[in-house]
Parts: sequence; structure tokens; C-alpha cells
Amino acid sequence: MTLAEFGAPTSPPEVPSELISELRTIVGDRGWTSDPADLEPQLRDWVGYARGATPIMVMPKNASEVAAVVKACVAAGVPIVPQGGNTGSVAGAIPQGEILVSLRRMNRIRDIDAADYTVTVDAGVVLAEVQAAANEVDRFFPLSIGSEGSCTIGGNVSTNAGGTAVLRYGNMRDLVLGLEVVLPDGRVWDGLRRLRKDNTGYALKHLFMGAEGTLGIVTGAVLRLFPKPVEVATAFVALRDLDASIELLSLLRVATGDALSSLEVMPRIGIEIAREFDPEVVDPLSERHDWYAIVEVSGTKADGQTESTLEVALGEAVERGILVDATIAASTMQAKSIWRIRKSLVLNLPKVGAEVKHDVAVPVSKQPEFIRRATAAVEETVPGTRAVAYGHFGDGNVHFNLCAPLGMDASTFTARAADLHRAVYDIAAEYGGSFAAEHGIGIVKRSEMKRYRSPVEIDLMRQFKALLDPDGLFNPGKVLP
Ligand code: FAD
Ligand code: 2HG
Ligand code: ZN
Repeated sequence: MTLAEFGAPTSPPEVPSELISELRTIVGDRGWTSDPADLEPQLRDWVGYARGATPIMVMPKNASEVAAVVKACVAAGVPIVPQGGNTGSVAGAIPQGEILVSLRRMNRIRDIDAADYTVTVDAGVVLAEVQAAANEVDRFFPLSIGSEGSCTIGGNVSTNAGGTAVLRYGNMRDLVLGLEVVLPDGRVWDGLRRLRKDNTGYALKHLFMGAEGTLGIVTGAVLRLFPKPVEVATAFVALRDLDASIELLSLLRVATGDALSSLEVMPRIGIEIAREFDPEVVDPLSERHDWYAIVEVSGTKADGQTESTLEVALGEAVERGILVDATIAASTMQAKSIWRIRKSLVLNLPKVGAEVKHDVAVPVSKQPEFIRRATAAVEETVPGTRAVAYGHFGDGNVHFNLCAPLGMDASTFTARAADLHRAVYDIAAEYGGSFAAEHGIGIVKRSEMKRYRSPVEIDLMRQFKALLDPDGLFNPGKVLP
């Protein structure tokens, strides 16, 4: 699809050549590129929604350079799109002729303090590097997402990323203590405080989290660290049925002393897709079942209790008829092999045929009902649609992703995307749900805002945007309808 089909402005902004020269001077020779080969991967999103364009990608190396870039662009009236790892799922980091500001060269861990349980980083540091740095000082940074080898902290902050450990540790919003942000007027807001308590007026940092680069450029962050789990027990279980997922969640939270860090559900078709495209995926159970879950419990004491606690809890779940089968990983290798099913599913789903994605949240207990109703609704809309409903059930976050019916070509299926979205999102809305649980709005979901968010909410968002970015130069055409 083109960005214009998502409602993006059709004509790219005019970029004076004087501005390009000025930007090159600000960032120096190694800080910019206009080479089509360098730009190509930065102009496509991984889902394949869109291909963008830019006259130049600048890669400042510190907040002062970012501020100088912003001032130059604003003076010339030219818009900006910030980009981190470009792993976002809603094409929010794809420019349409704007100046692309990549934070990738800002990749310093500024400070790590084991006693304070904090790490202070540049926005362009890759998530996996933060996890590794925490590990080195016997601490733990819990954000865990499939793209962790390439997504950046600035992108995680700006999308309020979620992932597989939100159940225990919260999402990115819960993991940020302080931020440094270059505002659209070029000022640098230094809010890099490492405090657990700080009620000095409005919580400004929250405005920039989840703002997807529309209110400023995040250049640094102070993140919360946790005690390092030294025992981790991972299990792959077969559920009696979909409703059993919620019973399992309740049981495990109590029986493990709330040490449950993940509860990820997937249907049988999920395993089949993962196995079809990834020969290393094995089904850990001998029989076939309709619904499965991956559960993980972790402990910070090396007392051998974590695995036995999980074993006892799963035994109780079997006795109570919640589970019909279960296996606990006997080694780190086996645990990795269980998680591989989940990772392969996400990466290989697009290969099954056209994929129409929904990243929905409903109250935790309503997920089974939502999935049943949404599955019936999409079947009515496009008969034969293959629904692959999986995700972070501990958080009420269902990735309700749809594959084309067997034999239907991709374009015929995606031509019905709007009808399928309507069917799914309307049902989520009935439960007080969200059509954008963890991936954000970007350009892809912008048009849904007016239907599912009240005029009061949209008006407030527009007022904040106008206050901070009166000329509308920060990531235009994204988030706000
Ligand atoms: P980008 O894609 O570069 O940017 C995302 C948005 O943030 C854009 O709007 C961009 O303009 C803005 N932005 C980026 N950096 C800055 C900055 N410094 N200042 C201001 N704005 C900025 N997401 C989840 O939440 N949970 C998951 O489980 C998950 N799993 C994934 C699995 C895979 C295999 C992939 C490919 C993606 C997954 N994602 C997931 C989506 C994605 O990785 C996250 O949204 C991530 O937080 C994006 O980080 P990024 O650095 O790649 O940001
Ligand atoms: C995940 O949970 C990601 O693995 C990606 O959020 C989900 O793209 C998806 O559907
Ligand atoms: Zn997810």
C-alpha cells in the first residue's frame, strides 16, 4: 500500500538545498547519508505497509546535534520524522519526504547504577544491549520483545512497547524514570531524574511516552532495573479450551506468589505455521490440542523453588481440569525451543498468505469471548478467513491476526481489510477495549481514532500537539486523525 492510501499527505514537503547543506555541516561527514542503498531499509517498514521517501537521513551523535538539526528544520519550515531501529508495526517511522532523523549513532550507555537500580542511556541504544549491560552488574531490564536485537530505547519509549513480561514488570511507561527530550522549538528538556518519587506538578515524561515522535525527539532515558532472576522455569501447556487460559492465569498468579512473568496463548494453527516455515520448531507435546500457552515463572533466590512451585501449580491445574497436558523445560535449551515456537509464529505468519493484523486489548477475562465473537464476525465478513489469535493473555492483549482463506489471492483479501478491521474493532470496543494495545497508531491506524476515541480525547491530544509543535513539523500525518 502507498502511504497516501493510509491518508498521508500526497505531496512531499519542499526541502531547500540550503537546509540540506546546513544539516550536513551540523552532523559532519559521518552523520548523514542520501545514498539510496543506505536509505532503502530505512524507508520500508517490516510489516510491508509502506515505502517512504526522504532527501536525507541525518544521524546526530548527541542531544546538542539533535537540537541544532531541529532548529534548522523548524527555521526552514521543513518537517522531521524520528527513527530508531525501524521495527515499529504501524509505519510510524517511515518518512514521506520529510528529513529522517535517525538516533542510531546515539548508542552510549551513559551510566549504570546497581545500587540505585537504574541505567541511563542514549535513545539509540539497542534494547538487547541494555539487557546485557544490566546483566553484567547483576541486574535485570525486563522489557522483552521479538525485535530486541534491533529496536532502540527511544523507539520503545515512543511506542510504549509491551512484550512478553508486561504481566510482571509493566510496559515501557512503567520502566522509565526520567527522559531527555529535544522539543520542537529546539530546546532540550533535561528530565533525566532517577527518582522513584517525584510529584512536582505534571508528569511531563508521560506525554512523550507513546507519542510516536509527534511531540519531540527522545534523546536519553533513565530506566528502572530489577533484581536479576537466577531461576527461570518455562512450561508449554495444552489448555482444556480457550476459557481455561483465564482460569490458568488466576491459578498461577496466586500459586507462584505472583512470580508469573509470562502467559502467552496460541492456537494449534500457530504451531503448525511455525513448524511449516521453521524446521527447528518442534511440538513439545505428543498429542494435538486446540489451544496452548507458554508460561514462565522466575525467582531471584537460588533455592531451587521456582521450578517445583511451577510443577505443583501445573499439577493442580491438571487436577482441576484446566490443563490437559503440560511439559516443563528441563534446560535453558528446551526453554529456548519453547519460545522459538512463539517467535517463529510472528515471523512466519506473513508467509502463509496475506495477513491482516489487529493488536487489540480487552479486559483480561473477556479475551475468550472476544476471540469467539471476532472469529465468527470475520468468518461472516470473508468466509474461510483463518484467524490466528495469539498473544499476551496475561495483559488482555490479543494479536488477532488474519490470514487469507486458502485459495484466495492476497490482493482480494487485503481489499477487504477495512471491513475486517471494522468487524474486529467494533467488538473490542463493546468490551471497552483498545484497537491499538501495544504497537501504537502510526499512520496505519490513524483513521480509526475518530471512531473509537471521543471528541474530548482527540481534542485534548490536538491541543497538546498544537502547544508543543504549533507548526506541525514533528512526524506529520501520524497518530492524530
Ligand atoms: P522505530 O520503529 O524506529 O519507531 C517507532 C516510532 O517511534 C515511530 O513513530 C518513530 O517516529 C518514533 N521514534 C523512534 N525513535 C524515537 C525517538 N528517539 N524519539 C521520538 N520518537 C521516536 N512491540 C511491542 O510493543 N511488543 C512486542 O512484543 C513486539 N514484538 C515485535 C516483534 C518483532 C519481530 C518486530 C519486528 C516488532 C515487534 N514490536 C513489538 C514492535 C516494535 O519492535 C516496537 O514498537 C519497538 O518499540 C520500536 O522500536 P524502534 O526503535 O524500532 O522504533
Ligand atoms: C509479538 O507479540 C509482537 O510478538 C508482534 O507484538 C505481533 O505482529 C504481531 O502480530
Ligand atoms: Zn505483542
